[in-house]
Amino acid sequence: MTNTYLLPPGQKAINHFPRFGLSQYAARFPTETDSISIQVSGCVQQDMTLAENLNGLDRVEQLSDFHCVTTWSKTGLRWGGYRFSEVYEKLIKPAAEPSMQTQFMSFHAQDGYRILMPLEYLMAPDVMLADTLDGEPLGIEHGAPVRLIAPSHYGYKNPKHVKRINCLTTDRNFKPVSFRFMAHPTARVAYEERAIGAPGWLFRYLYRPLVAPTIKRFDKETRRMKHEALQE
Ligand SMILES: Nc1nc2c(c(=O)[nH]1)N[C@H]1C(S)=C(S)[C@@H](COP(=O)(O)O)O[C@H]1N2
Ligand SMILES: [Mo]
Repeated sequence: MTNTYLLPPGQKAINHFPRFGLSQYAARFPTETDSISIQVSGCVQQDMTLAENLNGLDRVEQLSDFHCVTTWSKTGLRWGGYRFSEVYEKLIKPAAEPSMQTQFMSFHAQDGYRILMPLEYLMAPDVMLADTLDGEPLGIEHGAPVRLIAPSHYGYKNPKHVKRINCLTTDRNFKPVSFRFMAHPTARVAYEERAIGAPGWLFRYLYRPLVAPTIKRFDKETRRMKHEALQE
């Protein structure tokens, strides 16, 4: 039977969910994986910490598909955690400096990865801070202890191992981790916003050959890390 599941333009389903990213992150791992601790800075009057159990917010679960810009998609992932709009409205906004007009947020990860997103897209109901996948705590592969899930945006806007969130009034000072053309401001999957400066479909052909070697590289480094952890 053919797969009739409808995927966004240029995406192909794969049947396992690989550990993935820019190759320079393959051998970088988080150091703090047992409990959540996210520093919030920028807009808040005093630096605040989002701690394990996210300061009492309701937990939610959602089923969503995950789309990497390099063209692979994994469908039907069940994430558990907290709605980001709730995190913002109930925890961050009340602690914010009234004069500070947050327009963007940068997310900083334990492995040095970072992204920028406009606040309005982070308020979508399917954007989460997720700490479980298919009912289990997030492993090292997929973002322990907590990651951002923004299913309408390519995987690169879904940072793993989040340790700090910074509220910003402008996008001018943010420095992307990749080449600037690869860091699309919104990276929406439905509009194939893969990168800046050329149509999205063109990048399908540039990125697709990177999928297999990147998965292999990340797998190898994960095995190496786990092996070393066992030796200690
Ligand atoms: N901290 C961190 N987050 C990251 C990355 C990374 O290298 N480090 N890679 C991004 C990219 S390009 C993708 S496709 C997804 C992959 O998520 P996965 O490893 O859970 O499949 O994570 C995103 N978030
Ligand atoms: Mo990606």
